[in-house]
Amino acid sequence: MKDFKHSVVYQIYPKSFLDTNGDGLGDLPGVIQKLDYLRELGVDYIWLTPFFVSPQNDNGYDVADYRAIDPRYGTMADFEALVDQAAQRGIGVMLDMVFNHTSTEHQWFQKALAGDKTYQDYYIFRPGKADGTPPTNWESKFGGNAWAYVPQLGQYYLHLFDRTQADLNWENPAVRREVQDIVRFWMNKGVKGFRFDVVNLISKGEYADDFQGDGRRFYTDGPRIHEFLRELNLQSFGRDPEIVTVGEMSSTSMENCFRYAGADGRELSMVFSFHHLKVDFMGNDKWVLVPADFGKLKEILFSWQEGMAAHGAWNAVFWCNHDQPRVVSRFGDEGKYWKQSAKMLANIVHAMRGTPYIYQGEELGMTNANFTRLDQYRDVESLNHFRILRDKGMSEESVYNILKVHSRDNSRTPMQWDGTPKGGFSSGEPWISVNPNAAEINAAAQVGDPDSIFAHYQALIRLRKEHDVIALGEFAPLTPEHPAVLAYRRAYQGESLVCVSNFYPKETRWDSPVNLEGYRVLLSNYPDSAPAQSWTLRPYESVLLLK
Ligand code: TEU
Ligand code: CA
Repeated sequence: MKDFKHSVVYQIYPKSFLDTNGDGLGDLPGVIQKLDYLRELGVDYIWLTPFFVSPQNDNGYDVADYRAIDPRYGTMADFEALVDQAAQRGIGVMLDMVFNHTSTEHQWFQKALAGDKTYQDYYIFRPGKADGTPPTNWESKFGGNAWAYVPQLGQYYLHLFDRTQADLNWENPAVRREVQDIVRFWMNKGVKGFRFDVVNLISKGEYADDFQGDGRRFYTDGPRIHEFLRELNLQSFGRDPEIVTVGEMSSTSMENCFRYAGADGRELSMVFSFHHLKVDFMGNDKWVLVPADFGKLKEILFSWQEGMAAHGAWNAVFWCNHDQPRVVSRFGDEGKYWKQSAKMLANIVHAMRGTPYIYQGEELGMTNANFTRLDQYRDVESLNHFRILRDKGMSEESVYNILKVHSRDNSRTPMQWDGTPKGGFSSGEPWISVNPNAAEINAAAQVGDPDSIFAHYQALIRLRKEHDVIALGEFAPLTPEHPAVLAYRRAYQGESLVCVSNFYPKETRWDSPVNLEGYRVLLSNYPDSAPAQSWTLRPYESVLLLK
């Protein structure tokens, strides 16, 4: 049985992974073809983002049938073959379950629209205010009011995301039973884990206007959230101790995460939180350009490391996913120090306490998309916000500059397998453009090269299995006030690990508060790192030291 604390998860966005039939869309046979690549990397699990039947308004996060595979991605036979062939390589398959909402094309919603009261109670329908305006002033995460009006019912329904993603009513026990049933369905197919999409939003509190924010305080970590998760656990995945689970926790609090990811295992194995990925936002607003606040980044990472450990709770640790820009573009360097900075960022995450997640292409140092025209963008959130920002009077150029930095499409360009014009992704026209830098940044150029970013990720995954201090060690921050260095120590049963990273392209002096005598270099992004008590770290230099 796998132990999730010694494991590394690799996230696959199937649409952009590998297209095997030339329709420009990645597919499940494409994932099967690359299992040997993933085995070579050494990952324990693959998490696939949704490939269920869906109109694809939000790339599959708008599910119309939870038990069927969208034919664009393949067949149930393909899926079964994937689970089987992954298992043969020691890799478990994790599914992405979207239970906060369904597509409005889901038959439940269609029945609700047709007037079926039973199914209307699956969703959150409310009359408007006396003047006919929406029930509350909450904002959709993708822009605009979070309620959509249905004239034939004379009611609004809630959609925290796109208007084609209707929120489910978890207060209704029938909905909760449906969800449990779906999870069991996939468990019976041999799935080894689940990622639950925005699962801390499922318990809605009061439906009232929010005069301080966008409404999130009324439904984030809501009143019955822990009860709902415990019930789901008891009735489905909790019955199989092998199943690993991770909850995507939007705008959550650490206090809630102690319980979501507690050692008692009554809710989930671990959680994603996002506070560290808002250090280049203005509050919760990401549609601005502000430099990343390094001090805040450290403060957040360190407080979650220490806080969760103090309560025996477990983090998922990560920089990247399909909603985030590429980390090397965001916190590293796309130019001269591309390789060093990508490895530095990898060290920081992989040596922390928690289960690391690698997003496809991160292990190659893939960069942001650098789109310059609106017709290159595909993401509903980016397209909506283009319109919203333009309507607010922002110049087209400024909007493009913001999208270039923050658009979710930055991480959704196709995997760069080789240096051919389509990056080896597809023989047809890819659904979203391939980054032209596929000519230089690609898997073929890196696999087998001991100095590659790929080799560095391989080493980090291997070291986690060889040294319990990485998986299990206690965490202590080092020099938290240093303006350029991110450093911490891990300790476990006499073994001690120091991870020290220069976050910037300029040399910096670091006086180690730990006596470095007896430590050896376990892994570095320079071939000749020479630890010293008073140490001049080179640009982006990052070293793991072990004693
Ligand atoms: O994302 C949840 C979420 O709130 C975000 O990370 C979102 O992308 C961000 O707020 C936008 O600024 C999850 C999925 O990961 C995302 O792809 C889906 O679009 C979303 O839920 C809805 O299902
Ligand atoms: Ca295809």
